[in-house]
Amino acid sequence: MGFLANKRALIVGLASNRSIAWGIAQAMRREGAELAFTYQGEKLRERVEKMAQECDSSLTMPCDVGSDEQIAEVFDTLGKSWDGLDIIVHSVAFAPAEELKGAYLENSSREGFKIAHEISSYSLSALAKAGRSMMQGRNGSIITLSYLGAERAVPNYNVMGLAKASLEANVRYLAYSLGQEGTRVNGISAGPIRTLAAAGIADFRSMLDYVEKHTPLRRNVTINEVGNVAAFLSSDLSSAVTGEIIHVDCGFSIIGM
Ligand code: NAD
Ligand code: 0WE
Repeated sequence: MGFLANKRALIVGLASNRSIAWGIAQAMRREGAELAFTYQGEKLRERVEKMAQECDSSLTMPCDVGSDEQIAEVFDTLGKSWDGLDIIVHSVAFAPAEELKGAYLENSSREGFKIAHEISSYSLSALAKAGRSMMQGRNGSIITLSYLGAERAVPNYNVMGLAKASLEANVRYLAYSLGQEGTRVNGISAGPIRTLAAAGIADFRSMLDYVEKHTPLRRNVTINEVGNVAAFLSSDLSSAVTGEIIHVDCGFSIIGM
């Protein structure tokens, strides 16, 4: 029996078979969890339904995390099939494309800041709030995805770095708020991975090459490796871990030279 047997997970942020959310879904399914998925818009519906099927799931719902109505609808729908929820995976980030290139100060705007923080950080609170009563008192776990740009100035990551710093603080505040209800909240700071969110990022290839040359493990991380850590963090194996950000980056963040 897998270490997530009898656990029910909602996965937010699946877009393709390269998505980090897909690595997480597969690891959680392998360990016995029952899964439900959201998709951002009609364009992604069919693809997400197909991937859900591969995980023996027919629970798929639309959800733009910028909409409280859509978020409420997700948990209403979920409540009709499930009497409780053990795991929420938040694997979502967005900033307007113009903000993710060139000099930070020149290319950042009030509106870009607002969007990046709302979609990439506030959305975690919004999901935690809406899912709260379904998760209460069941040793639940909320997982989100961050990146080193939260802690260091990474060229071109720009306002997303600020939004990820907010997300990481959000993990700590949510962990503090939900701890008494038995719900844990943690983040995974993943190394760079070629996903849709990385497509179109200038020089992504050279970032991957740099990591391969310089990380302690001399390679890049995979979505399956991130998935395994997410499965651990959402299981009772990590029952005393909360408010933590774990680097899953082949050691990149520890090097100084
Ligand atoms: P991805 O493109 O596969 O996933 C991003 C997801 O965000 C998509 O499913 C997209 O639909 C969703 N999304 C964006 N705006 C949304 C909105 N308004 N409402 C609902 N969903 C929305 O890319 P990914 O790399 O798997 O990204 C997942 C998470 O991992 C993100 O938080 C990202 O910052 C983080 N991350 C990625 C990397 C990387 O190098 N790929 C590294 C570290 C952390
Ligand atoms: O968090 C991310 C990227 C998230 C992201 C991606 C896009 C592309 C499409 C947010 N918003 C958008 N908006 C779009 O219009 N990563 C961790 C991947 C990433 O992006 C970078 C990186 C890395 C790593 C951008 C610059 C430098 C490094």
